[in-house]
Amino acid sequence: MKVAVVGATGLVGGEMLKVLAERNFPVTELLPVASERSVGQEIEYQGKKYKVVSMADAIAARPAVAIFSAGGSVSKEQAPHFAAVGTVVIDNSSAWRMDPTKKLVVPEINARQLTADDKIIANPNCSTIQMVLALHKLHEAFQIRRIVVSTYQSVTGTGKKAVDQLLEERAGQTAANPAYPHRIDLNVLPHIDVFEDNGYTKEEMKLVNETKKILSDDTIQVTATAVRIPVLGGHSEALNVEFAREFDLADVYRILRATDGVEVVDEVAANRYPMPKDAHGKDAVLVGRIRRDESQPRTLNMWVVADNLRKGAATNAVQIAEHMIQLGLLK
Ligand code: 2RA
Repeated sequence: MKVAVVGATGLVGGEMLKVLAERNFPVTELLPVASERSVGQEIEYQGKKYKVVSMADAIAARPAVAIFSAGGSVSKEQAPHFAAVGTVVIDNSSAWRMDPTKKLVVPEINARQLTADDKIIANPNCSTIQMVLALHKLHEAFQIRRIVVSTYQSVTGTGKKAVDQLLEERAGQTAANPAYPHRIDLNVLPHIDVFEDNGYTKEEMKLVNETKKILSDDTIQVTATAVRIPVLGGHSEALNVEFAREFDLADVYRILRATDGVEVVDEVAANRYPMPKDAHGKDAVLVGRIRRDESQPRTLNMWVVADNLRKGAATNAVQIAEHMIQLGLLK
């Protein structure tokens, strides 16, 4: 299968190539796409060297699938050109996520919605993916009424420039090309993406809006605070979830342990709970610190950690492509 990876030289693009290789995705020809200045640059995939190609050349090659992580404006402009030549686009930007004509997919939750008409498919935001994967089976069982989520997000979510800033600051240097308005090392920034008129950031509103779409339930109320912290391994989230129906904790543990893609790590007596260093490089969404909110009935607290570059981006996108192959929608 001819596969294009658009944004191949970025952090997420590089992870996409890694995941495609790890999962033995049936790539017969790889088309790494990046900015014009990167055309001709060589990248290695499964022991073979490939030259970065231009967007126009990639479109002309009519790949079966194009997996994008190149920002919203590039995707908005270029995804339709790929779709017009029959390519299935799986896009990691926010460009198409809330478009009512486009599917927003976490395969374990809603891959069955996919049809042959879906030529541009949106990959949800990383902080949304790990939250809805942890909650969707609990929603089925107990009907979520409201989620209060605070995130603690890795600098890898911003990209290479942010990782460089953290490492330079940690080495005692002043960052040469800072990604943030403030230092990030030994600090936390309650500011991810831009602020909207309602005082929330775009990142926080993604958690609000994408959750309703993926779980197909506009009655779910969500309020979020998204925070950047100086770690590299993955995103962490403190969830406070109010349900319509009563639950008992044994059922919650049973349901979580049976949820595809979720790993329960919850033995506080042995200091075992999810941490970014343990999630790094894995595809599982780690869930722990599960306990009742004793201040309110039918309400649960939990701590959710995942590698934002993997299940939060690259792996989820590749899994969408795998599901489309299984459904006979991608050949
Ligand atoms: C972030 N979720 O963490 C956003 C985009 N990757 O910055």
